[in-house]
Amino acid sequence: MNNKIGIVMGSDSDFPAWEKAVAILNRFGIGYFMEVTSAHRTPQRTLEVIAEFERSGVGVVIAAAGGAAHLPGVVAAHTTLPVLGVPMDSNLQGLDSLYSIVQMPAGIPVATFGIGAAGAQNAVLFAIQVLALNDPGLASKIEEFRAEQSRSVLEKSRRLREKIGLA
Ligand code: RP5
Repeated sequence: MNNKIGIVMGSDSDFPAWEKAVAILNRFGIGYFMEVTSAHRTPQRTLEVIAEFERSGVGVVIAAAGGAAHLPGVVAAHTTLPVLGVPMDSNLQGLDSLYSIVQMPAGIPVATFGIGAAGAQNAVLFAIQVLALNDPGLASKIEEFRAEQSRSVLEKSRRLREKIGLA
């Protein structure tokens, strides 16, 4: 399986936000890399990881970090692959992470997602949608995912009405 998505996060303490995102990758059968590397604690290794992603044919990079969250910007500075940034929760509820990632200087874009697990899931789904531009089979799987998601909302509505006696 080709690893089409490369994910880096600043610490293993970020991983709990990624469990549902990993489940999505597995559901879609997407090969991916996942590495812990830090813009501050392992700066040289971060560059090596990105170079390895490029050599391996990764199409989209996702970078997550919390606090002084410089990892996505540093990654974007060292590759022309599209970089999706995901702010992780922090002592400041992830606002510091969000601002650190979203306010890139013009010329080095990082597409920034929401804070925490929802952002991680949406970054993965967005990366899959990008890959699906050249993969009709993947595009069909996205349609099926959306249809299943809609069915699950209808089911939740049915159960809620049943619980309060409106069914
Ligand atoms: C960031 O610092 C990481 O992405 C993490 O969100 C935060 C705290 O890291 P640890 O001290 O838990 O390793 O670089």
